[in-house]
Amino acid sequence: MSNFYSLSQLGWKPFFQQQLDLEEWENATLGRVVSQERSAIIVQTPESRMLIQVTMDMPLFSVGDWILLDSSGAFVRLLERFSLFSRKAAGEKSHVQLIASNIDTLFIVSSMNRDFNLNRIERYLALANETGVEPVIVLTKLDICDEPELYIEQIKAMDPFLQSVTVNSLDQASVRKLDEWCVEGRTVALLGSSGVGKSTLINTLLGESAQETNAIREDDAKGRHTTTSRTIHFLSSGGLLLDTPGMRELQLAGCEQGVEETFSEITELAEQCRFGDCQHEHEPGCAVRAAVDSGRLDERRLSNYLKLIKEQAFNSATLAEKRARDRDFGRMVRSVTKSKQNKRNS
Ligand SMILES: Nc1nc2c(ncn2[C@@H]2O[C@H](COP(=O)(O)OP(=O)(O)OP(=O)(O)O)[C@@H](O)[C@H]2O)c(=O)[nH]1
Ligand SMILES: [Mg+2]
Ligand SMILES: [Zn+2]
Repeated sequence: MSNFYSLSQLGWKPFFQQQLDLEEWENATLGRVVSQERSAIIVQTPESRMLIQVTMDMPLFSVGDWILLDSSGAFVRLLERFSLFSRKAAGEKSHVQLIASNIDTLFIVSSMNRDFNLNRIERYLALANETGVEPVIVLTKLDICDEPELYIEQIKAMDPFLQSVTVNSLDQASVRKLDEWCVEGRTVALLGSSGVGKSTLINTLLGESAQETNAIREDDAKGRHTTTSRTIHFLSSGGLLLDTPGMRELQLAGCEQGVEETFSEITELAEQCRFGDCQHEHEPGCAVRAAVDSGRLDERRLSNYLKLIKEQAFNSATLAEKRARDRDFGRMVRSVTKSKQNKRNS
């Protein structure tokens, strides 16, 4: 692997260029966050790779971010992102977790075995559509799947225009099918459950074992959460691949547009419902329900749509409430400190 990259090889675009003034463009160093550790980011600049400690006064970083550094290599500012994937953090925690930024293409990786799940794929699609990133469904384990057509049919039934590819991630020739998206300066993020073969795919595309991989469990075909951090890898073709840890749950937040777009046939039908605020549950004159009853719309798809719409609204409200609480708390701390200072000065 060469240690020197041009800015465009790192994914630089006019979108970022527009955010700099001439003085910055001439003197500052630009770098891309290629990996993240607990309290540091790993940044790749055209000349070197460096570790920057993250301090309280810095913004929340995501792998994929572009940052500006001064001549001594110190952080100056974060450049605006053209795409950002985030989710509500897993479990009870109410905060947003950044998954990846400045992504051109999303590979939604899924294996053609018992772990295959359309509801889950629709979640990832909502995320891609929300951010305007091109999604590609990558169906793995072609070599050990008896009837790949059955999986492709399900994808096509969901959305006939969706791009999908079947691969054996262990086979060099097979993964060539992904070449058209792995081109210079373009960043592809791989998302999907643990064990679907995201790291295997990356290793085969790289032609080396850069990422550790692990066999899945026999009983339920689920993975063992082998990858634990997000890392960008550089292909010799010039493409950039972002490996991510398999997610146990992808809780959507602030994703209404993305969900609507993913289920566009339902939103179109909804325009013909008798009531403008129809919830497509038990209302009379519901065109969506009628489509389910006549077999034109899959019941599964409707229930997943309703579930995701509710979930993202609920999570956005929880996150907004948390932000308001943090703000109130910050205000209280500031006013207490101020009144203490006033007392001292008086
Ligand atoms: N036969 C076959 N095995 C595959 C294929 N893709 C992945 N595997 C195997 O599936 C297992 C899991 O692959 P990983 O690449 O570790 O899966 P991952 O998606 O990176 O999983 P996490 O890092 O846990 O999120 C490994 O034993 C791989 O060898 C494939 O296309 N065909
Ligand atoms: Mg992995
Ligand atoms: Zn309705």
